[in-house]
Amino acid sequence: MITVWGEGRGIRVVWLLEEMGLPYRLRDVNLLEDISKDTEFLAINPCGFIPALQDGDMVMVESIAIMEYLLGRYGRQSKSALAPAPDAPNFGLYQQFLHLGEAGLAGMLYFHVITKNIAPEAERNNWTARESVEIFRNRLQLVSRQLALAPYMAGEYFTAADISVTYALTFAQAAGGLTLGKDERNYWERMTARDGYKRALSSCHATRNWLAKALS
Ligand SMILES: N[C@@H](CCC(=O)N[C@@H](CS)C(=O)NCC(=O)O)C(=O)O
Repeated sequence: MITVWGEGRGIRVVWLLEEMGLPYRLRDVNLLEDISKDTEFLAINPCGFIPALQDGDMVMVESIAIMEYLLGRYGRQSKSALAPAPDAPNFGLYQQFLHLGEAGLAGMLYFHVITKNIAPEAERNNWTARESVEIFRNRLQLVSRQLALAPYMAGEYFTAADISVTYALTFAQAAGGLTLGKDERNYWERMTARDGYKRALSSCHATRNWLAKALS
């Protein structure tokens, strides 16, 4: 049985598992509590960040790498094509947005979010945190440009790249306090209306409660 440790970006993994129709178990990891007491989790990821994936003896971190692992290992037996084949014309676009969702968007904005929420009061307004928003907004232009050309990040159909980018847009609105443009917001609403997302959200209790408060 596949185990997903922790929510946060773990919802990307849970959403993908739901879209693939693979069974899994979600193990809560509460970063708001003293993580040093969760020795079971620290045995999985000694660095203490989430999400992590456990599949038999295989343990790994990094949400995008985890998605690539699941698609590579189980993609052929899944219900739908969530990753274009390497020789498909849209493979490059797919790879770009799959990684941009974390490396260019959520990962960049992370420093704004933690500064805004947990930095000492006097250090909240600083150049690095502001720059993190600027970089996020800069990379977001690639998403906007793609949406002017096609309904999905990889073109004409839904892929794991949409899961990656949609999480970043959720994070930006709910944790970063940012407002999206009309096209990005419409895209985000379309993606989060999917049954696979709704099933993922019903598994991810902490995320569901967080979004209910943050986006109301
Ligand atoms: N690039 C990593 C980012 C992981 C990450 O920053 N996770 C956050 C929560 S979503 C976390 O655990 N933060 C606490 C920490 O880094 O100690 C991924 O995509 O999995």
